[in-house]
Amino acid sequence: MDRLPGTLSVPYEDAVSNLVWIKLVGIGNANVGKTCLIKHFCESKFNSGYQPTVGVDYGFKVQELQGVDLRVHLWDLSGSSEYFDVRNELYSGTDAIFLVYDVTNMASFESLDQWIREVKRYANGDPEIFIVGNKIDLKQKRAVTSTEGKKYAQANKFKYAETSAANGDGVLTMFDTMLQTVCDKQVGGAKRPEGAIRREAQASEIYHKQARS
Ligand SMILES: Nc1nc2c(ncn2[C@@H]2O[C@H](COP(=O)(O)OP(=O)(O)OP(=O)(O)O)[C@@H](O)[C@H]2O)c(=O)[nH]1
Ligand SMILES: [Mg+2]
Repeated sequence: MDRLPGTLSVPYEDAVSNLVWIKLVGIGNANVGKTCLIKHFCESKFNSGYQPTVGVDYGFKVQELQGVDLRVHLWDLSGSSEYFDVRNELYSGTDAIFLVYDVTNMASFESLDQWIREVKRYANGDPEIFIVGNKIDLKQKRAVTSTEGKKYAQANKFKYAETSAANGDGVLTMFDTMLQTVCDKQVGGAKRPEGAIRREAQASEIYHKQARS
């Protein structure tokens, strides 16, 4: 349909009222594969070279879930302690966090507690936390077993997933489960009235519009 540039065929508020915005944040030690997981989800790509994230990076994907197009914002936070201050500014309004460790690197697993403390301190609104053991394709180098990973997640009442950003194993399932969990909590949860997600989507879009202008 032809329309004048810069105009909408329906009022702006109506146009955005059906949009659902979801904010996911990836954290965990440097080099565990956060950027690669996001790249796989958004672009189905993998890069074997390591380019550390400087401060923060960002991905976006429209993902269909049960007939609804979700606008998924993925915040990719650097794992380096150098960027602690940058990260802490970005946790606000997060729907779910994927806390990644590298299954070939015990130190990255042992750092999970420290990441949880950072989240509890700086994220408001009680985001869902997923523990993700990444690089499962490197079977010979595995240092943390599935049982250990699952046990840690269960003890903390978090969900658990294992992935390989290199060959894609488990990646889409992990993101789908996260999105499903967020949607169930927002729309179906007893605490929140139906339609809340839409009103928040609208508020979020207005916020983004204001931030852009
Ligand atoms: N074999 C294998 N390598 C992976 C996998 N995921 C990531 N890598 C490699 O691990 C290195 C680090 O990946 P990144 O995604 O950049 O790590 P990051 O967690 O974003 O690191 P920072 O940005 O420094 O916090 C890169 O060389 C990737 O190619 C995986 O599932 N399997
Ligand atoms: Mg990165």
